[in-house]
Amino acid sequence: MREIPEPPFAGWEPPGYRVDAAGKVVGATPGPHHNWGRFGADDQRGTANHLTPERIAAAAALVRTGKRFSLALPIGPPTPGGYRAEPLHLYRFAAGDGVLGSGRGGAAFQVSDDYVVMALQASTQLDGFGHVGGDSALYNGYWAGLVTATGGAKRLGVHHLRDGIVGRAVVLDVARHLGLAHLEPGFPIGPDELDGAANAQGVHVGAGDIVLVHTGHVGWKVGLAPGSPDALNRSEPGISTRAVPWLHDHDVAMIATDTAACSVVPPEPGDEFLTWHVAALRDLGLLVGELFDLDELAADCAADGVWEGFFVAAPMPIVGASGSPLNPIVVK
Ligand code: UVW
Repeated sequence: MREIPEPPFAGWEPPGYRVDAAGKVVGATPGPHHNWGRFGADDQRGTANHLTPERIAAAAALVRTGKRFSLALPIGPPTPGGYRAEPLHLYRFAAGDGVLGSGRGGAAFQVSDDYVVMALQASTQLDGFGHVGGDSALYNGYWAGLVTATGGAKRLGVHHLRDGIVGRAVVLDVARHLGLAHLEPGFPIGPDELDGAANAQGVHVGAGDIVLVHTGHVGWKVGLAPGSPDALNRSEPGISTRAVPWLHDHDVAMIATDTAACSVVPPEPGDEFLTWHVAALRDLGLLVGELFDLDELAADCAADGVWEGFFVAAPMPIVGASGSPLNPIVVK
């Protein structure tokens, strides 16, 4: 009989910490750059708090031409969602079946109802604060044990962000600044690259901004032959952990890239797989956008020299979810 290997198990010890009635890990400490407590002990919205009515009104005044850009990749093949399964799109009944007499309706009326089964992290998306924790803690010290497969995120669910991510978008085209169509997989974007692009473009990054970093990666990736070594390679350019103080000092509301992980993959020496996510999501409570399709917007910004615009994206109010697909829109 062929041997069936046992799954690995490293043993278990009861954790050496206590969780209080607010759902906080008693004595949990964030990294050196953090927003724990800054927006209130019970805050579950992180840097969305930077999106004040005054900043939103000022951002709306940036609209000059009414030209709109959707930053969403299509939901459906091909979607470069990293290691997650592609969305499954199902029809319960469809107009075509009605016409053919095999579904609802007939000659007089036709109806289509459909469903999508998908990973909330597989498309153009917002990482919710339940997505990644470290040392058993999530943003603002909430316990990672509050997110379970049966109960969802009992704290920090993405539904807390349902009033939308609205404000001033700033495009930082790091690829163009470095004279490249796309950054090489594994290229880390640190504070020097962010400042370099901003200075070259003559644009200022301020408090409450939604920073859209163009690497050119996803546009290059979707054009590759399926199954080719580059298509199968999971390495990506992305934001370095060295940029975390920069994001904090600038009081950035959101960072988003045209890559699956936002952070550089593989991580830089000294970092582990999720070091950047822990610093961004757990410590800063930073809104993180992934798989934003920035090619067209970046090209337009280079053409007219205007690197800012009005940004709107509405996370879906899925109660207790740890992420949400987005259709982010920039209006210039
Ligand atoms: C993980 O890899 C856990 O997340 P993300 O898709 O946000 O990079």
